[in-house]
Amino acid sequence: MFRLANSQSFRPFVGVVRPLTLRLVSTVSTIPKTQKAVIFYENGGELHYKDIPVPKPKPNELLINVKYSGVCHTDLHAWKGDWPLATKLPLVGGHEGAGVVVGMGESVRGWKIGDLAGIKWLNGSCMSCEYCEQSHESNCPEADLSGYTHDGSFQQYATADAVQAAKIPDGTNLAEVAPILCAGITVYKALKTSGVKSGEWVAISGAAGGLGSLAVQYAKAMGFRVLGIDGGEDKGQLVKSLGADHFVDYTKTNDVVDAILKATSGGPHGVINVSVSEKAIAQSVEYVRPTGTVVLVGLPANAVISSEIFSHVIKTINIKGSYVGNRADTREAIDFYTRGLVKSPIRVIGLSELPHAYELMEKGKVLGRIVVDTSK
Ligand code: 8ID
Ligand code: ZN
Ligand code: ZN
Repeated sequence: MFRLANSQSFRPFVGVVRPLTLRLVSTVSTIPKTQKAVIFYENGGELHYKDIPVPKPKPNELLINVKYSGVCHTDLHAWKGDWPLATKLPLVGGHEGAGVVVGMGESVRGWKIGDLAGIKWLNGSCMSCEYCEQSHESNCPEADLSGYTHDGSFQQYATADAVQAAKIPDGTNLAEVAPILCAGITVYKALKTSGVKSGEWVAISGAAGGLGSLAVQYAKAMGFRVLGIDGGEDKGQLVKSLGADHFVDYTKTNDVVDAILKATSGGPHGVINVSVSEKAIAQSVEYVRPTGTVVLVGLPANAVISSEIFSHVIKTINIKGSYVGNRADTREAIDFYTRGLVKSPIRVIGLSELPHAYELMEKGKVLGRIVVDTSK
């Protein structure tokens, strides 16, 4: 059953009835029947900005009034349908949604109307398989993915499993926290996965994009020395302004591998691959420091990584995949943001302009993250 009220209605009367009454009345009256969304009916097909019904939360779900949503490169992959995993169709994309809880199903616990909540890539999972049991919920065979198998945050009202939805502290800037909900969590987890220790070098390949611009800052906050790799002067400026110790422009460097080996005196101890380039990922296996770790995060379509076995063994390197993060990673990544240790380099546009964001992203022209305002 869909309910708008919450457990507060069972609290004993303590004489503060007015604010509670107003809150419920205003909540009920502000949920419309229809809303604006960007929806597509076939992969790569037209992106329609139109009115669609407001979804009803299932018993375990929150209904979140999404105010802002980051635009992740994954949304572009989902629209194009270029991964070997089918999307739901028709689909509302988006999985970096930040908003306000306006409704919830009857079995939801631990949330109240008016709380700030985040919609993550992992919308929900079974919570009982061996992966969920060990907090690897994103590896759950039944994982439900926002903006992929579950309509996501490119709409004004979206549903999210209450167990997985991210708790956002009161007073947080919702436009700025939005990119933390996928990009931030993902790179924070990938940096942990790299095993790099404070004082050691980490290379961020794709450092000026949505994930990369946050990875540079999380890495600095974690005490690492950071080498950023991306292409173009404006991207270099951004990466350095975020605190990177060194920048390699792959469009202007003849031998990228050699330049990185020299700048880090023998290679970075870890590499976070957040570019959407098979070539860049292949190079990371060559320049990673002996005993170091290459972390795969970016997902170029149909790409393969190969590693020459003799060097792999003699250098004793590791190649690891890293896929978003769990609930603890989410809490920690948001906490870094809330404490001011990472900032979101965002540009806000209207939800109706989403196709323009995809165009820029496709051309590699996005600096940091584009965030859509669902009211425009
Ligand atoms: O959990 C995960 N593994 C996860 C989570 C979120 C996103 C994976 N992703 C994936 C996305 O699906 C996408 O494939 O990570 C990739 C990057 O997402 P993004 O940061 O949202 O993309 P972006 O903003 O377009 O940034 C990509 C950057 O890579 C640079 C571009 O210039 C851009 O700044 N880049 C490219 I393309 N080729 C490069 C190269 N050869 C390069 N940088 C260095 N060298
Ligand atoms: Zn994402
Ligand atoms: Zn599971």
